[in-house]
Amino acid sequence: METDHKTGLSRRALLGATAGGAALAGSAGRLALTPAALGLGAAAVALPGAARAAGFEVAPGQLDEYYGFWSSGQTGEMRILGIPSMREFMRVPVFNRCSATGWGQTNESIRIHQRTMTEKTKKLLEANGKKIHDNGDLHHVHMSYTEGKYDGRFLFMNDKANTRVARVRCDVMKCDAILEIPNAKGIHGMRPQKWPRSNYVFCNGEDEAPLVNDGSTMKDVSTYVNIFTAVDADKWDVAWQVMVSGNLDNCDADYEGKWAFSTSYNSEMGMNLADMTASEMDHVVVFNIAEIEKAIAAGQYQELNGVKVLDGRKEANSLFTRYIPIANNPHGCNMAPDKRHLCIGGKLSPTVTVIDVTLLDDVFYKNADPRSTVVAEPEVGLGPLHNAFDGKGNVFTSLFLDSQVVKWNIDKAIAAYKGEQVDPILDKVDVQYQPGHLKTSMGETLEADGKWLVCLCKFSKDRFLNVGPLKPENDQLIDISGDKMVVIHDGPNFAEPHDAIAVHASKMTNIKSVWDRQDPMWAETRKQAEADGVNLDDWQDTVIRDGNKVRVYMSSQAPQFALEEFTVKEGDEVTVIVTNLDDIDDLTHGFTMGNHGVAMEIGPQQTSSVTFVAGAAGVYWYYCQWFCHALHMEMRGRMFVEPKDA
Ligand code: RUQ
Ligand code: CUA
Ligand code: CA
Repeated sequence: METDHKTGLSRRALLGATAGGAALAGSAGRLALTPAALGLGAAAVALPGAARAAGFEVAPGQLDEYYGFWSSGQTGEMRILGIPSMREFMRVPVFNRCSATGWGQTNESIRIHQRTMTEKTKKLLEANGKKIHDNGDLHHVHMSYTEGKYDGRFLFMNDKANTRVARVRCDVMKCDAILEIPNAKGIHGMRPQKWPRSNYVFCNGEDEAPLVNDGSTMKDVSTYVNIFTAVDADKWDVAWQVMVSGNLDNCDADYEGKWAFSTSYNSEMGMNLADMTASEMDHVVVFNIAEIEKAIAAGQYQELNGVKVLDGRKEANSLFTRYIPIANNPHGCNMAPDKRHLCIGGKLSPTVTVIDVTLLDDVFYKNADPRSTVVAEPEVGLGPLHNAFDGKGNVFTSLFLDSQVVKWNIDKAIAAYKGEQVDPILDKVDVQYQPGHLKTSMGETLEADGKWLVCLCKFSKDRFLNVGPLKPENDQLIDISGDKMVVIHDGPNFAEPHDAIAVHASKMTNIKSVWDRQDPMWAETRKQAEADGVNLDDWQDTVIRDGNKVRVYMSSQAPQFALEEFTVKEGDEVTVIVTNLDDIDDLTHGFTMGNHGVAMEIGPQQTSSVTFVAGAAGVYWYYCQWFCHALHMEMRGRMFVEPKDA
């Protein structure tokens, strides 16, 4: 058997995997994706410990041990589930428009969306008659860290569709910042810095475009670049960017604050499938944070669209980056909590490549061969995508084509790579079906505890009652506390949770039940109220006319709005500002204006506002749409719209 000396991979294995890759690429139309149908020979794995599964329950009234924060893909929101119950608790709208809460429509949310939009985007949106993009493709959710541990401050997430990243405050579970990233295209992989704390959120630009993307060199691919961005997690602005060779897929950061890593599946800079898979090898880019910061401080950057940009492409020969060759089209990029081993999912190759990050200094400063940092490359199965950790030296890898999760041991894989006769594979379990991400409880922190694994399957097929051609995904819960993995639960989920994290409930010390009246979320509304002589913290029932603008201030206390009626004129720009004076746990009101497409949530002690144009003359009822009281139905009032010239 011919062996590629660079990767230690057997050619046959690689080719086999490439054939699998072709099946993957061609699968969308003719869907028969069980491993058997693909002829990919998933080993039949018996499920021991069925008793463990049967005895498993989070009974009514019991609380979960972990918060699960889920992405939602093209739905654009973040979701909160309980682990191990897999009950869905909450949906937090971020990039999407939400009918229930008014997100994307309330003035508070629109300001968050607009605050850091580029001028170009604003113009584009205006040209399309839109205020904001109200869709998103939210792949990855990660929590802020302090010294390698979750600190319960923020959750960060990406929007691949509109090149944005967002931040959710963990105290109120609302998005408080969205940033559209200039220069880059299609933010995909995204991870916070782990050490000393999440000062940066690292963001991968997946799609290539001319650096100056003004239409002048659109078809000249030689002008295309991809951009790696560090967002200042506190200021929520771009700290710096680095141009790279090839594209960027997934990323992670180390536990020492020295490096960030990104996989690239398109080192070829191909513009079609054949070209993107043409090479034997792609690479992982390693970013040297200290050298980048030094160059930024020394002013050695070019400024583009208000952002400091460095050149980390291969030919620039900088100390900003190094490129480690990896078998073609790698995907997942996961740093082990042993602080030492970075695991790269092979995707088209049946391997996981293990990089020892303690060897990276030599690559940067002593010209060591980048491949010399590879210390293991176990063959784990077909279509390895992502890796998760149990804190005991083991890795769980999702196998998309085999529809399995494989458990393997890092030390054994290293020994095998050195030529010892050891099998690093410890266990395999079938999942239903085609897993993408998988996540262990606390597994991407120094407190990885090896109890649970959630496996996010891209297909559910026959696992649930048929709901039509569009099927849910299947997020499965796996008990990893024993030697053998046991599938405990099937969790149908709507489009399309890519990723999730499992955070121990003890980390969520900041979370509130009632808003702080002085919350910055409505600071601008408060300023306007002060200018209008209205005290937002007390009973309000005031209507201010300001030309054709009308501001309606009303407080609410179950089951009443302070205003039972107000009068405006046809075509007036009406802003309704509601303050919920109730301060009881869970007592949320709403404001829905009939026949105006307007609805919003007003949580306990919250102020929310919404602006709309008054419709044709007549009577319109507004009402509270969040059930708040026995007389909730009676919580309503009238808007009188007078004819224009009355
Ligand atoms: S990616 S299925 Cu968008 Cu996280 Cu790997
Ligand atoms: Cu207030 Cu329902
Ligand atoms: Ca490639």
